[in-house]
Amino acid sequence: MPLKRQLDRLLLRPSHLPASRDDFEVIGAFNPGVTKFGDEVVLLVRIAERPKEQRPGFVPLPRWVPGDGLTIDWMAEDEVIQDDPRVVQVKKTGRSRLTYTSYLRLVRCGDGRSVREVTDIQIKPETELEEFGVEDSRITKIGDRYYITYVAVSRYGVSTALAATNDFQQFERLGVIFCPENKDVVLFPEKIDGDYVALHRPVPGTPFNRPEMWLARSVDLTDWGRHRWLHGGGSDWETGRVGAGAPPILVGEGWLEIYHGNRKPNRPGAVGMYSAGAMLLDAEDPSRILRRTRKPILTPTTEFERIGFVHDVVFPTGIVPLEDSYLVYLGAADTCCAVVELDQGELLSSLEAV
Ligand code: MAN
Repeated sequence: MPLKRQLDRLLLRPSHLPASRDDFEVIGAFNPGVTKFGDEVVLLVRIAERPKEQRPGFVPLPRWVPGDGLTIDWMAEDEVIQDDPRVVQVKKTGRSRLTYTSYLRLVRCGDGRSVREVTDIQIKPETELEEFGVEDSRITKIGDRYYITYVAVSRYGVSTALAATNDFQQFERLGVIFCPENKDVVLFPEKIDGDYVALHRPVPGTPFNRPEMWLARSVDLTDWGRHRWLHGGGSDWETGRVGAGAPPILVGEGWLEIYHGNRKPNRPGAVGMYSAGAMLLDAEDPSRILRRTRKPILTPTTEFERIGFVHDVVFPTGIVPLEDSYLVYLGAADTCCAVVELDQGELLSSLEAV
């Protein structure tokens, strides 16, 4: 049984946001990076947009040109295969293109339970490695600085890059930290045994395995190594892929990690259901899982989680601990942002020894 939700609230829908250009429409405001900044909760929301214009027989494929902004490549429908609503495959090259493009926008949320302001502060694609968009940020405060991992998508693949800020006004780009294909990178909030630690999710090209969670260490946050395999999904709700969700938080004896699992779809092109689970990693050696939830703690339940650009998706990306509960932030159906509140005792007692 998924956990009881003390609060279950839709925070943002695409219609709450202006498009960056008149000829584009916002189709998603989802998968937010989350942190407390000063005394309020802020989100870096992934805004997905696509061209409004339709030309019979063609599909519009948006792309950022460094220094020049958005452009649209029109491809004949019979030159592409539509894999899922998010991607097409160009027949001639066999390569994928996204049907939309994403950037990140800062949203202020006060006590974390509702939106106070959709700001103009944005992280837009800038480099060649970001031409198809920047997506799915995660925020970790280390010392006085906030580190943002985000997915950079381009013709060179799907990689994870790092940015840093002290004030959420200026962002310093620190470049790609995990090369393609790798996403769902989250940083631990403090050094462990002298090292920075990250969870990451390489995607294998040869299917000896499925996309699974790994752990890496670094002395400087930019060069990562000493990789250790962490988790490959053991239950029926996580047979397709697993990846880190919220940055880990320390809860007494270990690190609490809320992650996502996807059920392997039963036909090609379909997207299986995404749910959330939790694991507790050893405080001193986080490559050791102490306990894990066998069943998901959150499954797509509300209408906004069940129906959207991609149906049946609960994608946790942030956590804010309160006195007795946790606010868990999630992307819902690749369309909206939501927050749920879970009881701390109930969540921690749902973790079972592995
Ligand atoms: C997958 C999905 C999309 C995303 C692309 C590129 O297809 O997660 O939402 O745009 O990968 O990262």
